[in-house]
Amino acid sequence: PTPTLLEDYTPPSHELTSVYLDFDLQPSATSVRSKIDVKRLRDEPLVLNGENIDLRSVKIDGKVLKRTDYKLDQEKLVLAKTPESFVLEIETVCDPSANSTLMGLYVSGGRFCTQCEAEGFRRITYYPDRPDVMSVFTVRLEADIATYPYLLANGNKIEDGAVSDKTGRHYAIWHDPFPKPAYLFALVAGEFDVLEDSFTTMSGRHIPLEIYVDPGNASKAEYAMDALKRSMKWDEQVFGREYDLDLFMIVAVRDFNFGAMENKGLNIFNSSLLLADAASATDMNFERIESVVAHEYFHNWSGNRVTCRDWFQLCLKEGFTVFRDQEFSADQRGGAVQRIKDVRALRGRQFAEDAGPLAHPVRPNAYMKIDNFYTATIYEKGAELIRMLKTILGAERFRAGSDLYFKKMDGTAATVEQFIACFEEASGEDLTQFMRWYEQAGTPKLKVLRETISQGAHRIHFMQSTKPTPGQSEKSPVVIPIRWQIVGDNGALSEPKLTLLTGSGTSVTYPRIDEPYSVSILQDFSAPVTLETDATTDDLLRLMGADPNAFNRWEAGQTLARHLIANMAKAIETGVTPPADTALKGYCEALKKTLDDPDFNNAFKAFVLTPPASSEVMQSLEQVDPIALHEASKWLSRAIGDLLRDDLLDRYHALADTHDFRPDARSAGRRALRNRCLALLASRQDPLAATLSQTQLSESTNMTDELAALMALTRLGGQRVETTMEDFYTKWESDPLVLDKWFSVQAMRRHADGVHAIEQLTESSRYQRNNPNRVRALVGGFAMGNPELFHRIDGSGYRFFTDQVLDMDSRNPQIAARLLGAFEIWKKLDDRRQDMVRGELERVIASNPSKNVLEIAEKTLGA
Ligand code: B3K
Ligand code: ZN
Repeated sequence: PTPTLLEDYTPPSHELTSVYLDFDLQPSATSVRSKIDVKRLRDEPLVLNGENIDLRSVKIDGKVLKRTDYKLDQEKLVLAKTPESFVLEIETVCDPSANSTLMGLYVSGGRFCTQCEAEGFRRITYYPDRPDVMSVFTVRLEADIATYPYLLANGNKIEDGAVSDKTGRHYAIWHDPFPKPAYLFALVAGEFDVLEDSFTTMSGRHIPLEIYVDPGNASKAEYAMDALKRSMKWDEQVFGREYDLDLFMIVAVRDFNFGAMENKGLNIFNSSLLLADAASATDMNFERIESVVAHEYFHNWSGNRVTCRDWFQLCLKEGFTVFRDQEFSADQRGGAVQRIKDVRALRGRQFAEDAGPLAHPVRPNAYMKIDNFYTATIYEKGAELIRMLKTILGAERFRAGSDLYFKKMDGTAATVEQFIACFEEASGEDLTQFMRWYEQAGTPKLKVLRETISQGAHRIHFMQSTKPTPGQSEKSPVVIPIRWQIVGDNGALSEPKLTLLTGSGTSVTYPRIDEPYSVSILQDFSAPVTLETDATTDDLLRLMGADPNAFNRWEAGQTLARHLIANMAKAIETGVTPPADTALKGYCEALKKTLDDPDFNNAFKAFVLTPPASSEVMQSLEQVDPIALHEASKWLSRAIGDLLRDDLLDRYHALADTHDFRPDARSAGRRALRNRCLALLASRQDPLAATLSQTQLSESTNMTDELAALMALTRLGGQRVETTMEDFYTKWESDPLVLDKWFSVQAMRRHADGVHAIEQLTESSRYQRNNPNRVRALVGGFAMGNPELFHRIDGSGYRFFTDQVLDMDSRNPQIAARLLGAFEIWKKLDDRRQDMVRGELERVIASNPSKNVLEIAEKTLGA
């Protein structure tokens, strides 16, 4: 198979001035008739993509083409010679009920729905399925009225009624006046409950809002509706973006390949990112719903009104929209805490990706399957680039650039260059070097050294370097905005400064300071880099206690904890016990100080009390035994629990619920800190923690506390775990979203009979191997969240996991390929485990997998 290359881009040969689609919806044989007004732009063949559909007829200007008039293969229909302008009519048939890929038109829970991004539309009809072909769509849907009472598509409904000559069938016609690429097409048909509300836009237009959910679930969409209205308002206030259609709809479905999809006027959501109530959803679920509802809504401008010229430009809509949803969440829930969450996610997934065999630039220049490029790099690092742009330009010039972009590029399919050019034009700044961030893979390392110069004055040296990544051995300096400040024992000793590092090194000086101080570097994580500094433990402790930048206070604690865990992991691996560490005591004292500080909110304190995950520590190491690392990370939690036991206990009691559940940030922060205390107590196997967890489990009236108690109990272990797990299952048997949580707890906990227990779960009738949420919960949870079993030295974890990936690949290659990404860290493992992973990857390649899985396996292996 040959890769698609950015440099091969050529503009479309034909323009589609309008598209009319007529669907006769039947679960196992849906017929699709399209009628397209085509204008030829260049004297070239018209290439229409198509996959897994039966072609019934092709007509040009009403005349049926003979089989010899066109070329047809598994992937496309080619019309070699076309008139200058003509009407193209195509009839195809597809089988939605047999579509297990969940791309194109498929059936979920007896309802029709679609997923077209990136290349799903070609599973519906033959079409130039590329984002730079934009057209105005009119869509007619016809289906049985009893089974499919609602018929939805993009835009505004212009007509509906009974089909006169067919009893029991009805139809609806939808028109979307905004030209769009095929990937934004959507239709939905089925029985739903509808939650209705409305929003009045800044120019006074009244927009009905409708959320479609499984019957009985309408009240669970109330939070999403509230988040939607807040998002609409926020985008008007902060980015000047107003909604454009006469109606906005969201539909929740159970079977979905990822989180949600921004189809024009008809967003489709994975029900796990839409449905929530106190009893069944955690605070984390509420938070995710808020941010994803906002994200998909924000795409209406950053993605839909201005779309991408080709899929290499994916970050143009995704990085920008992630940045926008992060800013929204920060405004809704507090800046420092949001920044911590975003940086944790970035480090956890994107840094690992950028340091491993799957590293690629934010704008890649080659791919086999575009589905494999919906990555943390394109989304999360892409968002960091926009954030740096704002830092470099300042808020006002950033907004001017954004306004210009939306004005100038509206209705077009744009490139990253065009986006950046708008910011250059609006700000007068030269952003040529900034483009390197889009082109160069790998996380730059920022090295910071202090030097004393004459009369006690100081100099700070900033130096950057980036390691080679696959296919990119030479790296050039990028522009790194560094926010820094001098901090003494009682807080700031200087104003915060912004230094732009553009070459490989630069230095700044500051005058003599007559008291002990430290430098707070990269405040608010002003650039997506790794830091290497000469900071001592004393420096880190000072920053933990006195940095005026809340983010960096947290960061200092994380750095210290990372050192503690890494040292302990080495000690466990080599069998040499480390000397009693004074850093540990200082660290715990600093934690206590933050815990008692009334200036910080509970959500922030909960993060400070959470040491970095072992996966994050792994990145700072060359090679490590993952089990030793996991033990080291457990050791640190236990040590915190030991040293702060009484404080944690007091805090746990003091934070008890006094009012009914509210999902707001403040209440969530309180629960987060309380449950964090419980988790730390449980990690020291405190008998009291068992009692507290049992009580919390039986008395809690919300899922946040219920699940936290359940997890604490599994951490504590013992014979009662099995019955507790069963009781939980029985209680929630009828709620698939809660059962997904049950499966992830199962996936991540200890089991007496090891991997076999997980294997049995995949064979039980409770499991649903066709449902991505369930597979992610069990198989994904196992690979990413159960290092003890996944990395078993007998290889049983890797073997079982690989079997599951291959099994999934036969039905849903996208999900299979995504799961396989769990092996991306394999070069960090010890030699013995590397050999075993290599064996599994070779087995995958030999098994004739899908193109999606093959691409990931080969790249991971470095083949
Ligand atoms: N744009 C979609 C993602 C589509 C993924 C296709 N494999 C959701 C989002 O990012 O908003
Ligand atoms: Zn998106």
